[in-house]
Amino acid sequence: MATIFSGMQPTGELHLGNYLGALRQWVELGRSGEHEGIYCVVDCHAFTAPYDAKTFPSRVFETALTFLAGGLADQDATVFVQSDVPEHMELAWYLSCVAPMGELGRMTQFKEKSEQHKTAVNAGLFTYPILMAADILLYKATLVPVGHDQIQHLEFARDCARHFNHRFGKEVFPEPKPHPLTLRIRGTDGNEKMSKSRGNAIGLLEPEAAIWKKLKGAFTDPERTTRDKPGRPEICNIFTMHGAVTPAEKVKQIDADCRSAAIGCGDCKKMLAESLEVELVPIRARAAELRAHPERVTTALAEGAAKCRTIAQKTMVEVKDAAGVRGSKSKP
Ligand code: AQP
Repeated sequence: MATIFSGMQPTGELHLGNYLGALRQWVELGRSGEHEGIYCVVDCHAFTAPYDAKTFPSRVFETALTFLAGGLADQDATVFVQSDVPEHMELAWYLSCVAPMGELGRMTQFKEKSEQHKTAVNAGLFTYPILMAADILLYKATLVPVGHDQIQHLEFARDCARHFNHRFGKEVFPEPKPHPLTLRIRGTDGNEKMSKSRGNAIGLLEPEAAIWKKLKGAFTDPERTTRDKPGRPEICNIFTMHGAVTPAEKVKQIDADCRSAAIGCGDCKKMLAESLEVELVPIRARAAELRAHPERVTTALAEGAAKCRTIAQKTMVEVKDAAGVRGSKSKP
């Protein structure tokens, strides 16, 4: 059975982009029953950007709760927190010694993030793809759901696997394949990708009224300055979201009605709010249930960590064996 690995950073409240673009796809992949899913709250990756250490534990908890409420609770998926499995950091070191330095320097995300956090660019931000390679390879995952912005990192993980296997002449790691996640939701600003840290997000667990307030003020087609001007759904973020949550027949109708100006942006947003409610009501209910029983989250995480540590330790034995690292068991 193929192993799927993916993760999200606890850098803020998970939003509609995280859900529609990734989490919902994880849940759909799990439904096929053809894969074993391992999903990680990658807290060590989050250390690469500034954060508040006091609120960090609750962010980690909230991210895990949202994974479960988003649909993973109903599946046989493993959910855990990265720092509970220190082998991620251990493998990252071994991989850093086979990782091609030049490729690290070409990572688009490093360039973007170092621009975003100008005053806090650290070495961890630069070596982030090595830790991500370790996350994946530790579980010998063969399928990795990745958004457009992570494709380069996955290619890098494949290179690390190849370089390690080649250097030590053993097939320790399989090369993970991408499962492309093509949907990209822009933020309420209409320009940038919806992000936890850009202040342009609609939280997955926000109440209906708060979502409506954000939708009302969200950017649409900038050229549709008046109600009677025809719109261009293909460039409108509201329409992109309709594509993800509204039934196909209705999406077709909205497309036509926007182009002919039969509906205005306000009407279109109202319909989106309705579709979102259909999607989000069960998620909110599961989240409320988990909040009332937080031990269900912590137990799932503890069980996930125990299972992952067993796999991770086994892989590290193979890694060290291939690399001839025996520690105190080294003999003359
Ligand atoms: N706007 C988006 N549309 C579609 N998919 C998205 N993802 C994130 N934003 C969108 C997908 O969600 C997963 C989250 O990965 P992450 O938390 O490790 O990092 P990220 O992509 O950097 O997420 P954010 O929300 O933008 O966080 P910050 O603000 O901390 O950088 C990935 O699968 C991603 O493709």
